[in-house]
Amino acid sequence: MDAKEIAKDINIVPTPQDEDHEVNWEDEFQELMQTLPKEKSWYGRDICFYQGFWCPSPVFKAVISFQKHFQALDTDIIVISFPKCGTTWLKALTFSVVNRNQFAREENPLFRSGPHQLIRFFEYDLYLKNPSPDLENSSLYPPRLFSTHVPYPSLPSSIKDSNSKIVYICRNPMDMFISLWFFTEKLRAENSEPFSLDEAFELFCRGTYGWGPFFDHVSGYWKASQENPNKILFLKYENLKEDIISQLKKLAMFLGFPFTEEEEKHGVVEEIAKTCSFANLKELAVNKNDVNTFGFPHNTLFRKAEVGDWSNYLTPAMVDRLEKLIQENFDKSGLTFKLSSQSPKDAFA
Ligand code: PAP
Repeated sequence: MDAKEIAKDINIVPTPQDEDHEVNWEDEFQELMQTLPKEKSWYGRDICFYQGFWCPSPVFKAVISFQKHFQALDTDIIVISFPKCGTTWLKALTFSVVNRNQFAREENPLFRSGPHQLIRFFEYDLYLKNPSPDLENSSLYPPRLFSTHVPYPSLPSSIKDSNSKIVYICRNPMDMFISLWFFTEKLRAENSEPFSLDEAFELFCRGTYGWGPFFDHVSGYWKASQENPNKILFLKYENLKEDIISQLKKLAMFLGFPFTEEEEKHGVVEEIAKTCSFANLKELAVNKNDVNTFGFPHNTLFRKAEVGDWSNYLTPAMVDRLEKLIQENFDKSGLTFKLSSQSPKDAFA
């Protein structure tokens, strides 16, 4: 798929100067692309191995452009996740927290636009059509809100070196895998062969899928958040499910938009939690009917939203294998995962 054809609804239009630059850049890009290992993920999409992760090929050029050109501002906020870990939810929450004084409660733009339309991906949106979009003079007012699935080591240095803030969300790998499995079943490329859950699981364990390996992605941000907790807030999907109010307050505080006593008294926190809830977003017309820049229907982002749904699909052998992988990857890190909504404590503590 040609990257230029993909993002039709992005309003950052290339200038003639950009077009010249694009020609040289295309050569450079093609050369680099030749050198990379390539595979197909189980849902039929091309992926290429770059800087230690499997990058979806249709956005590879956009990732490089983002790395080369993005200049972070100290006021920027970047929502980062591994796919299927709660990106949509965290975008809705972050947008609502930061902009809550810009609109009346019942006029939250989330009622008319999907969370992914309100906080754009660098790679799927902003850099997809233009290698160097003018984000400084665009209509984005501070704080600018962006998002990405790019792993920590591959972020542009201007993000790491500035005072911009990162909010990262992770999820237990069992639920993440099942969520990805159902998502990819819906989006499987028409000409790709069907894959069994077993085969997909094998590739999942090997890390061969877009943005994988999951374990490296999570470890990278976990470590960075431990080293720099004022810069990176590391959130867990399961904690948001368990106590959205306290997690929302934590998020607002971290972002520099804490709730006032007055706001708390007037139920502003609860109102945001409700607006961003799965039950609310799933039923909105915009999330039922619209499609994203890649033609994915928004409704594919809303399935069950449960903790522990994996237990309906994974065999005991699969669970064993994932438990081992969790242990191998996170044992000494201090990172733990809640695997079911019933479990009183985090697993693998
Ligand atoms: P993305 O990375 O492709 O944007 P992402 O939003 O991270 O996807 O993950 C989708 C998962 O979040 C789905 O989980 P499930 O398959 O286990 O059901 C989806 O249902 C869930 N989800 C979407 N919106 C919300 C929300 N507002 N609250 C809780 N969970 C949500």
